[in-house]
This record gives sequence, C-alpha cells and structure tokens, in this order.
Amino acid sequence: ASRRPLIAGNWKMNAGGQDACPLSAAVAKATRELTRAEVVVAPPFTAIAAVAHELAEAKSEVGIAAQNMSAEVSGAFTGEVSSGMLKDAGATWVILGHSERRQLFAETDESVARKVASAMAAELRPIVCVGETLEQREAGETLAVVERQVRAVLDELAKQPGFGVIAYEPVWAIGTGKVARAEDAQEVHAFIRGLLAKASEDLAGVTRILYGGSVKADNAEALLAQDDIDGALVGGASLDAAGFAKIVDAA
Ligand code: G2H
Repeated sequence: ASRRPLIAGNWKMNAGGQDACPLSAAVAKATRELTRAEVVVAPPFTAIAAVAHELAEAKSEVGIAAQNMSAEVSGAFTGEVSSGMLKDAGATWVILGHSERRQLFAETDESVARKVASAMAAELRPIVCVGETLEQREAGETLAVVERQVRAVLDELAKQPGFGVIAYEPVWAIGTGKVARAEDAQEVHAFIRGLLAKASEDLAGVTRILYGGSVKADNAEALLAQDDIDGALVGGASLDAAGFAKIVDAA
C-alpha cells in the first residue's frame, strides 16, 4: 500500500524518570537505518520534554506521542494536561481513547470524540484506539462495538484525511500474550476502512490503521503483512529497544 507504516511504542506508566532518556536514545539508535516505517514513542507526561531534548540532540526522526490529554484548552481543571502543553513539551502526537482509559478512567465515545476534536484543532495528531472486550467478542458484537467507536470520531478525522490514525486493539489481546490471528485482525481492519470510506474514499485511502495487543518481534511480520494493517501500537514490547526495532524492521 502507499501508506507509510507507523510503529508506535506505548510505554504506558513505565520508563518515566531516569529510564526515559536512555530508552528513547536506544530506540533512536536501533531504528535509525529503518526508514521505511515512521517511528513514534509515547512516554509518560513527565518524561516528554526530556525525551524530546534527547531525540533532538540525536537528530532523530523518532516522533513523540502523549498517552492522553484534556479536551479543554486551559483553566480550572486540576490534574489535567492540555494539547498546548503537550506541544510545548515536544509531542506531536497523542494516543486517545486507549482501552485502559475507557475501562479504568471512564472515558466514553463522547469524551474521546471531544479530545480528538481538541487535538486536531491544536494540530496534534491523534492515534484513536478502538476495540472490543472479550465479552463483546463472544457475544458476536465486535463489529458493532468498533463501528460505534469509529463513528464517534469519523467527522473529525474526515476534516483532515491522513492526519489522524486509528489503532484497533482487541481488549482481550492487550497485555495478555493472546494476539489476534492475523486474518481475524485483517477482517476488522478492512471493516474499519469501509467505515472510513463512508465519509470519503480519500479518508479510507490515506488513514493508517494500526493493530495493537501483545505485538512482539515474533508475531509482527504476519500482522503487518495484511493489506489493511498499516502499523502497530506496541505496549510491553516497546520497553526493549532491540525488540521494538525488530518490529519496526518487520513493517
Ligand atoms: C495494547 C498495547 C499497546 P501490549 O494496549 O497499546 O499493549 O502490546 O502490551 O498488549
């Protein structure tokens, strides 16, 4: 496909503080020659500025994502972080609606849509996560759930085709070691692309749809070989630079 693969490392609540700079430097070094794919790392908020400095010093092309943000621009929202603050710190991307945020922090389709709109308005590129739980999959609701989650952000993404990215992460495959079979993931990815096509063919053609959920060096190739899988959102395996680079190399 003409879409450039994107491999994003979601560090989650790990590798803050002292570990962040060495890890980002190691990722920059290990992926420097692997220019086919675009590479992004998502450190915790508190490490973004230091990682940005580290990557700039290394003249690295590796981009930086935040893992969440407020939909608000500024004001009395104790504990929240705005799009402008993330950009000032050096992020150009933001992961939104990760299943851990939906499940553990009560994020809804509506709040995720507001955050996507806010990120786009600030020219921060959203990586919007969607995906069904095990219960939903077993009840045969996978496509209905994914459709509801994608439709919530479709109008926003259509405003600037290709600027945002979708990540399909079946919740039952996250951090469990259970990876979706490549052909099962492909089926959902193709379905998502069909939903994007309802907004516009252009949007469907240029939007990268990443797969996430226990992606590792040894299962990345089969997943990334699928027509509608344009990259990966990698959690646990992104904390090891050499292993992460192998995933980038598979793209
Ligand atoms: C899914 C993924 C990254 P992991 O959450 O977002 O994590 O690869 O550890 O399953």
